[in-house]
Amino acid sequence: MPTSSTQSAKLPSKNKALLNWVDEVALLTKPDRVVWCDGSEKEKDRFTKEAVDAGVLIQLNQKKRPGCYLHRSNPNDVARVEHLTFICTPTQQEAGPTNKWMAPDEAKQKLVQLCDGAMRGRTMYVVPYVMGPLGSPSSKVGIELTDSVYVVLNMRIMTRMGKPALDMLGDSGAFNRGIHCLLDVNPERRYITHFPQENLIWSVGSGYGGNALLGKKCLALRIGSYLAKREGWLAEHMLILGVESPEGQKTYVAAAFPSACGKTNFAMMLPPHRFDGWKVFTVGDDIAWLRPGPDGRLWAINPENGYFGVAPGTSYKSNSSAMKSIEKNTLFTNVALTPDGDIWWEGMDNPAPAGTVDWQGRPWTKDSTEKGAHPNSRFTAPMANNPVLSKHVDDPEGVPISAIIFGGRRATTVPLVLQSVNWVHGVYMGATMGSETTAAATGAVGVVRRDPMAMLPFCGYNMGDYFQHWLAMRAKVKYPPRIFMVNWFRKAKDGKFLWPGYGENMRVLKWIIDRAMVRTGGEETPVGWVPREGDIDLSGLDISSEAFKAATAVDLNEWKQELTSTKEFFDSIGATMPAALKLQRELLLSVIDAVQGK
Ligand code: OXD
Ligand code: MN
Repeated sequence: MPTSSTQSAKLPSKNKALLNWVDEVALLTKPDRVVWCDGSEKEKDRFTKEAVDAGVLIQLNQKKRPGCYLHRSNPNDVARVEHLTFICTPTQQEAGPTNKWMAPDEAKQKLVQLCDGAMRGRTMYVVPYVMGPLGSPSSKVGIELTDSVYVVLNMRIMTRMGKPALDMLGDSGAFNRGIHCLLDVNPERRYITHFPQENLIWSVGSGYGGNALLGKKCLALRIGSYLAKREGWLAEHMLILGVESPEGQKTYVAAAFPSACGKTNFAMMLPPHRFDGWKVFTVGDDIAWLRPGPDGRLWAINPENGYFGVAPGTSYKSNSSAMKSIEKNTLFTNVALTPDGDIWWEGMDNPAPAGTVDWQGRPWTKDSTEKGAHPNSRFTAPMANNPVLSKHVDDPEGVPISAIIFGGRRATTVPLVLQSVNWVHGVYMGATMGSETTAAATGAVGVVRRDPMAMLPFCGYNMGDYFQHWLAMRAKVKYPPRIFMVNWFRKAKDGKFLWPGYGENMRVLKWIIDRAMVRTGGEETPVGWVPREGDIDLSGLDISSEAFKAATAVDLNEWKQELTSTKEFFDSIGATMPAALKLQRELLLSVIDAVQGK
């Protein structure tokens, strides 16, 4: 039996808890080889060659895209699978009404059966990794045991992987245990399970990023949110960015948008010409871990080390920093391939050249009925490639957050930007976020669903308890960030977007920062503060006064409907729904009635 103990001479760790667990999993899965990953360049080159030889990766044109490779996944395995994602807490109540639940014993029985001998003839890679800057008190160590070399190479980009993780862990048993088996990549045998009380993740039957790169959604959000509640911090589906004014003043904001709603674009935004001298720096594009600091502010780290971005729609025009981030050392998944060995997707700057093949390797032209790149095709790029990367991404203490932004994709009702009146109202805004569904998860596309804090698929425990935790955080943060809601997607009656979006969102961001610093005006409405034309810089922007007013309008009748539909959502949470949020909803309704003279 080739377990780790049979290779003890070469083992890079003496950590008993780790060695025993690796042995235990190897005994079950019975791999031919156990390979401990050190994270070195040499090792990366070796794994890459193995992956190319095995047909897992296709080498791209190394002159055009040095260090870049394409992976084509099984067509049945292209997105997260919420219907197969389980929170396995001792009681269903702990998982709550928004999560799928399985009893831990039942789940383990199923998984043990599925994984028995599942790695026969294969390699089990031991992937030690750190989520968060090395040496940060906020960071967490995870160990993923996987039989997918694609996962290893992705984890190497997305986390601080290898020796530094083992060094940070030392002989502690406090690490996240992650088991990942591809099995036969069959939706019938696909389970993404989380055991928060045991700090354990067990994922089988999928090689897709969100299901298989266990540091990301599984640890940094689902298990992370559970640990955060227990330990008094927040694990959030948020980007983090820094804005530097021409005078050199730096302000940081964290923003939650549902999957595939432009978080990466916002995090890498280039200010328009009107904002010459202003700079935006990316700290993170997907996940934020926020902790109260000793100075009474809320501090954020990005637990990740790379970007697992949605490819379609990314272009030099929409996000030149993302395009520069993928010029080298990037893995692409399910994008189209051009005849000269480069990548292509819908929404890129240039049309696909003749001879392009689609994400499944089939000849493709612009007249093809199917997309060239899968709508949820991805790039995995090292964050070090990002030309606007913040200098502070590796700071152990993180960056201080002045504003939190909740955004959704709503065609009506929600104005371009709305400032809450206080923390509880801000938490209410986050809790009632709504959005149209996207291609990042399987299921219907284009249906509006409530996605509180953009955490619906990622909260690892009861959603009502999660809201309560958010409310309770106020007592731990003396100088709380101001909370805002944004909506870039509001439409006019003719169906056209009212706001140009992209870099122009800088104008909204500046208003948010100015409001957080209490240095600009706004109009009070019964549902929060909105900017008036004079409060926000619109110079040089091709937008009519009517369109701006329509984009920022608060239509009280629409809001009454909104508040009614919110009740349904709150009721669905049940007994754990905090009274403060239920009363906040009623208060908003009463205030609307009052100002309408009812
Ligand atoms: C992601 C997602 O991949 O939210 O970031 O689905
Ligand atoms: Mn995400």
